[in-house]
Amino acid sequence: MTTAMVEKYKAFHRLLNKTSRTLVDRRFRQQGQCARGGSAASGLDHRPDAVVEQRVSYLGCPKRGLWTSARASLPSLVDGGFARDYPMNRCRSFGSVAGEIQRSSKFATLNSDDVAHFKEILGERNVVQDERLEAANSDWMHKYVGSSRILLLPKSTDEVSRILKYCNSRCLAVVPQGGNTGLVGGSVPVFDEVIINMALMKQVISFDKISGILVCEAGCILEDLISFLDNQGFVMPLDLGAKGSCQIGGNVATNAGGLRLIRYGSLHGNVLGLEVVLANGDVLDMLGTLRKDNTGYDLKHLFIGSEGSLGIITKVSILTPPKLSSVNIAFLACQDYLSCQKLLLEAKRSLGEILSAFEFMDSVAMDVVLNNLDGVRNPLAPTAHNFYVLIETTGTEESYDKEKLEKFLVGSMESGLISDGVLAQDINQASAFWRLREGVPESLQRAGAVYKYDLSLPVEKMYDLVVEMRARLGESVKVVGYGHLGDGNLHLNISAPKYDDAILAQIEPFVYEWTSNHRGSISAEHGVGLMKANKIFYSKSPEAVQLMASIKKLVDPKTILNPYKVLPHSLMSYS
Ligand code: FAD
Ligand code: 2HG
Ligand code: ZN
Repeated sequence: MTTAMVEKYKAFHRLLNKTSRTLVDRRFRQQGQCARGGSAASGLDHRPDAVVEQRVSYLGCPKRGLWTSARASLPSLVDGGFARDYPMNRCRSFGSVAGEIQRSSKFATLNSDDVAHFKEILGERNVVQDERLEAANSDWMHKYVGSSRILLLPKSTDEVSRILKYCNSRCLAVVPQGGNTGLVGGSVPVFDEVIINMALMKQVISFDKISGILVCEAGCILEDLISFLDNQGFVMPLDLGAKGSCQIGGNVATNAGGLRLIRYGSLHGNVLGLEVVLANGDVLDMLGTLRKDNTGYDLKHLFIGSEGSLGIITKVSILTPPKLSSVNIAFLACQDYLSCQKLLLEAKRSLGEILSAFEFMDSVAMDVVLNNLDGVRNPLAPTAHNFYVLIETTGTEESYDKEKLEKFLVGSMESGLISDGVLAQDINQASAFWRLREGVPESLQRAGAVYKYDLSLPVEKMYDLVVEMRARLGESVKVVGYGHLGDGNLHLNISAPKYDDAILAQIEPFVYEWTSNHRGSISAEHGVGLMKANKIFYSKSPEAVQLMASIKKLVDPKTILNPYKVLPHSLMSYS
């Protein structure tokens, strides 16, 4: 026997010895957790009233709350002070982010009458001008920081409508905000836009146990909905690492993909209806609960993925599948990227309908996680593995699912596609495996500066980009590849000690050109936001972008909703 064969058989026996125990839902319930142990493990603590109660929101970095970058003191909010304080045509340089942008002089500047009017609509308490603004002005990565002087917290659709009607009449620019976990600078002001945060609109309106249709307000935290549905015997068709903070309205507004898209498809398929408030305050009731409805254009799709640029989503109706009792999670190692690809094909073929996640991370990603997160460990033998794959199955028949998965794993081990692997034997192991994958963004955040690219690419080409970037950038940075392999979605993250324009010049436009040349998308699931507004042509034709701009101008003629984001500045009259 060669050494390689000996290693292979050792690994094979390790796998078999770790007999699978199906993770039945009973155990999940006993622990009072959602299926993967909740966001406490993911570091994105859910603080329902974080904005309202002025608590520090951790948002992925326990040691560094969003407020730690607080300026020493905010300018005092005296009558007329804002305008003097804030030059109308001030330019903001995003350096490594989005180039230079000039504040549009067509937008009004907040004055004391505006503040008084907002107080009339919302009451004193929900018009925020204190230190909570610091968190609302800064995004999760602390990369984009705005200078808004006001944060509004509406409690109803009517309040949203009245706010927008007023802002539109005054030409006050607005930024809709959910959980502020977006990664493209879409959720924070660029200049002094009025922030409308949806945190107080968090009611579940109805749940139909026969159809599985949930209707809720846009500010519901995703994790709360996951728990609510779990108690009802259903699951959310969407799950992502930021679930403890992100809101369903934000998820719909970004058309978030996440960890289960391979199984349940995108929100374009699962969202049945929306209620949206337009820029002029009109309420657009599209809150249907029908699975089939072909009467005219399906307008809700315009708002799914519109990133706050076409309207504020106030209510969502979503189809949720029943919870299935048998969940299994395997954490596997592959020697090369070709094996990961073949494993994906094999998983789709052999696991078929029970496959519910297929995620991958390379060894650089694993090292970043192990070096930056507390309480994590690599469950596999400490041999050098180049890639790690997390496979989850969800089905109805414990013994059938187990047999199927084990057969697939043994076959993959025998054919050399996997070099090592473990099956979670209880909820804690399952959570620990998920923690490794979900913890990548958080660990990169802790490691220093990070340049993020969220790309859709043909699976067979996807990792070539990571390899090319490594060759291009050399040793001074860490090039990390991970993501939703099952959906053809690569997260290319480049971790550096600090932001540096010389590094950026090596990355962009190379990454966008490479993606475009391979007919990929420069935004797979995170959206365009501010980061990629001027890059949209890499993935969309001029005609398509022109039509988008026409739609924007039709529904928001004064362009007050999330200006400078999503669409190229050349097509929008911001100056
Ligand atoms: P925000 O960040 O507040 O806003 C995002 C955008 O939506 C902004 O343009 C904002 O203006 C707009 N918006 C928010 N609420 C509304 C509303 N009610 N009406 C209209 N517009 C609105 N994304 C994925 O797709 N998949 C992942 O797996 C994933 N994992 C993540 C993991 C981590 C650790 C982090 C930090 C982020 C991750 N994200 C992921 C990105 C982010 O969580 C998602 O984009 C999420 O959907 C944003 O929701 P939010 O409520 O935080 O929205
Ligand atoms: C994930 O899949 C998220 O973990 C975040 O989409 C990706 O931070 C990123 O680049
Ligand atoms: Zn992702």
